[in-house]
Amino acid sequence: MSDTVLYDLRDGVATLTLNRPEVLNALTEELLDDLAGILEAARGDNSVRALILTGAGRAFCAGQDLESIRGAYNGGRPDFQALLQDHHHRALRAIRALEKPVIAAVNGVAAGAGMSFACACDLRVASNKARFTTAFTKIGLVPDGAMTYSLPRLVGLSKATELCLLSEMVSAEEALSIGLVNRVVPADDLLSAAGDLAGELAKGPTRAYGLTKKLLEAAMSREFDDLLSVEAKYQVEAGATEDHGNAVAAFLNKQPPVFQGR
Ligand code: T3D
Repeated sequence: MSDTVLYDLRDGVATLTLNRPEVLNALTEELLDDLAGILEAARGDNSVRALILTGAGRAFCAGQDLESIRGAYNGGRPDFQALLQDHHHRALRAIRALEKPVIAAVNGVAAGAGMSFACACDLRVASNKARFTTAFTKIGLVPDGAMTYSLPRLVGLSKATELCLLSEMVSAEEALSIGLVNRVVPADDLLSAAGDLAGELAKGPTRAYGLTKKLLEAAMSREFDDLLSVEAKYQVEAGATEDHGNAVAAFLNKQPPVFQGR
């Protein structure tokens, strides 16, 4: 594997760093495949209980690397279908399929598919230097990277429509006020703040977190009664975990719970 994505695992927290800082971590097929491979491996790795996605240098990610597809415009167009399905979508699916919390630590600009990746994560902690732009319409494209799925769920349809149509730059402060990010911290504190949050989650009931992710996802597209059935099914699963049994015993013994992630 190349070094387009750096990987570090400590105390249950895997940090994935997009690593093409000279082009603001723009996404190539190679980077996307590396990212997908790492995320897919993390899914079955019990030593990983929470993940952080961040960027090297001054940016989080500037979206699709437009230079890498420059040649395709010589008399033609890139194969958008293949680029999305085989590369972007594989990495996005890997994030959504992870039954563990994924935090985007947004260190700088997040543009186009870079913003889509931040939105696909479960939580977003932003540096006060972070900036967000959907960017797609600036180059005559529709939003991709599941932006139209994630963004309205985070900020509502009206604001998502505005952001997608106008592609205006959104500051970290505004991102916080519209619910696009969960927290904003000083730039120098970003990795420690994201690390603390991920560390807390890595010590939590990993199975319940995974099922909670799936339940929230299901809730967005189900009727009420249908959702209650899904909820009951997942509660049966969560209720059967060691973590649940131990946490109830700890509570009854007036002890703090210790979660093992199983
Ligand atoms: O095939 C498909 O296209 C389908 C998939 C589409 C998904 C998408 O993501 S489409 C959207 C693609 N992204 C963009 O359109 C954003 C392009 N970048 C920008 O608008 C700006 O760079 C930023 C607003 C993100 C940041 O601006 P600024 O002023 O902080 O930095 P800069 O000077 O523009 O960029 C620094 C360098 O990174 C520069 O290279 P240089 O001049 O130092 O050699 C710039 O060319 C390079 N860079 C930035 N973004 C990209 C890029 N190189 C390749 N691809 C990029 N997306």
